[in-house]
Amino acid sequence: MAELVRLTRQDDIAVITIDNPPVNALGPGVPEGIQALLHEAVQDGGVRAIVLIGAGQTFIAGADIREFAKIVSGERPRLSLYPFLLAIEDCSKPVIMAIHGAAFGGGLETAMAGHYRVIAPGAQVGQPEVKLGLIPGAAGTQRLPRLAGVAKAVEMCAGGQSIPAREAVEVGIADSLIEGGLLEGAIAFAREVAPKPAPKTRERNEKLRDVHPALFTMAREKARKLGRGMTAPLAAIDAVEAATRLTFDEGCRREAELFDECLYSSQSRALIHAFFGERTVAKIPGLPKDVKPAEISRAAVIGAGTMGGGIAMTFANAGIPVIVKETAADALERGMDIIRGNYAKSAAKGRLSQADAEQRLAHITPQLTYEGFDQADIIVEAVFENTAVKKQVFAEIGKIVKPGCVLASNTSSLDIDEIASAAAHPDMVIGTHFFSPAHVMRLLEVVRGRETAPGVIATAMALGKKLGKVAVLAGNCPGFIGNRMVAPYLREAQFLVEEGASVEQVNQALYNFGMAMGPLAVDDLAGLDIGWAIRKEFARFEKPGVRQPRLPDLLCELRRFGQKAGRGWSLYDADRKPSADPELAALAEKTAREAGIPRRTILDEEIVDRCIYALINEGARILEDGIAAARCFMPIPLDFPTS
Ligand code: T1G
Repeated sequence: MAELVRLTRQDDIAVITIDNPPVNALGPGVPEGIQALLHEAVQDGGVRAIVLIGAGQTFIAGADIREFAKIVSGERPRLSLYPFLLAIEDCSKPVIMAIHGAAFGGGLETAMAGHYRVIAPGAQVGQPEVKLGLIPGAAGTQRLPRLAGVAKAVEMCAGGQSIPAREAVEVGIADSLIEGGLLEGAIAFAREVAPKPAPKTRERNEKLRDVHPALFTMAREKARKLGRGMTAPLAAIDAVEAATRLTFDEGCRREAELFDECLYSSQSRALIHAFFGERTVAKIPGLPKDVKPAEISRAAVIGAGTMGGGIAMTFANAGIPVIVKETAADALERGMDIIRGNYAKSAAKGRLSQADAEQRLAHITPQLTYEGFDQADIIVEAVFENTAVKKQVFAEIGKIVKPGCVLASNTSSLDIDEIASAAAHPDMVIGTHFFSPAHVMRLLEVVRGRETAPGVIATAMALGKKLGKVAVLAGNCPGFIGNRMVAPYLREAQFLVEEGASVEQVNQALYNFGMAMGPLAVDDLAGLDIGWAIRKEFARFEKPGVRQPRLPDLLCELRRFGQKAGRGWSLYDADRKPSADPELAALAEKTAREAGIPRRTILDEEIVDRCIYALINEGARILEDGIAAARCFMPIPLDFPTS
């Protein structure tokens, strides 16, 4: 068994290195190994202080998440990390934590049990457990408020967002920022502090005093609003609050109770499933190991509309220079105004510094010609959703691109093979379907065509990660995975309006179920004309005698295209705030009457069942058709108890 931790000496300083790739998770053997080497270093009279550091890309990225299912299923005992952390904190020699990469979850908790923390400029620290439906379970909710203050601890534990190194120093989590070699800097720091009494984080109670209860009330309100129905953020707030009311040990016991409630919850099960799901989809079954992604350092986007503009921003945000081409100056100006507006909003909200916003904007070159396209490593076509128009574009760019340039289409549903048939090199053609707004939504559907080369698939998948997206490989069929699943879900919602449910009732029922927005609200946001164009393209696939909703086409014939038209399924004011439209209700009644569809009172439960089952059933068909790869990455026993 590879050595998970090792001890070395730098004269009077002992260095304990954790080497448990890929992310030095606190898996079985790691805490035990650290504790044993700590003991060894303490016994060694020549050692004045101890540095703990991670090998490879990161410090400790947390507990080993793969262990949780085994604990819950009873396969593994639930081992507490508290004694291990107390052993560090009670060490008779100063322990200095040297942090680079990510000190997340149990990693930050380990760091905070140390007496000092030094950090590399690019590092991040955080308690992201709520993203897994958990809370910190190794005294993070007790030590973090003692170092960073209660408000910061609530924000980090309930929100799960990590903070950068400089901020970690500012708020008191880290003691020093190490420019240059981290290990050397940590050893120098260790020599400085060796003579001093080592401060124990659990005894630093000054920041726990005089905390106004309103802080917790406001945090709970925010957590309920942002995490609708999510239990972990509220549990995290309870645990941090306990730190202000109880002793350290009592606080840890309260934290452990709350942690266990989360660990045995279906929410945590689902979020851990999603965590590994996002990572498993990056691995392409059957892709030859020697196929390497090509480097993408220059990009070009055709079309500066809603999607083209967002895609250009996505490249610029990843530091990749990008040309964005339009056919007409006014369309180009409109597109660039939206891009400039988005960056200005982000800077105004403090999400980006003004300098960052300007730098990203500078990466985008708007133009009306194909000049420079022969230098691009990838070209993404984001023109109107029409096969003929897209084929013309691919025929044009095929004549100017450099060898090896990836030709991508942002089509959300159209036949990639049909589009590729117009290209000089169909093996270089692939679908890269971004979701609106492209610079925000994390999902990227990568669609392989019949002739798409393995190298092009590898390049598109790797690019997805570089752009901060979760890239999912899909086969070529109408709607691929995303829209193919959404279509029956949306169709049921439209049927329900024809049968008597109101638009507002349908949207609210799915929103209450947990969707970020109701299906008809999403339809209005995306634009009903997009769906209309796709339905026209796929009318030939409609099976005779199969019921189709009538309302959506009728709304489009009336130019009710949604938010961008001020009305669609709902009415929209100047701030795009929706309201019920009596005209829509009348149209639904008239449509039902003409189609002989009986109208009735419909309960929310029926709305949720019909829409969600439509989604799930289509998902199963997609797996059957092999459009999505069926992958099992974590043996979760089905009889697993849920609270
Ligand atoms: N446990 C097990 N495997 C992990 C892991 C973890 N904590 N973190 C990452 N991996 C695997 C991942 O599945 C992938 O495997 C590989 O490492 C690279 O990951 C007690 C209860 C650190 C920022 O939530 O956020 O501590 O697919 O592709 O983009 O209070 O991984 O290659 O086989 O994501 O460079 C809290 C989770 C745990 C951090 C690196 N910690 N990890 O990102 O690589 S709960 C987290 C991340 C806890 C305590 C509690 C990211 C990363 P494979 P990757 P990356």
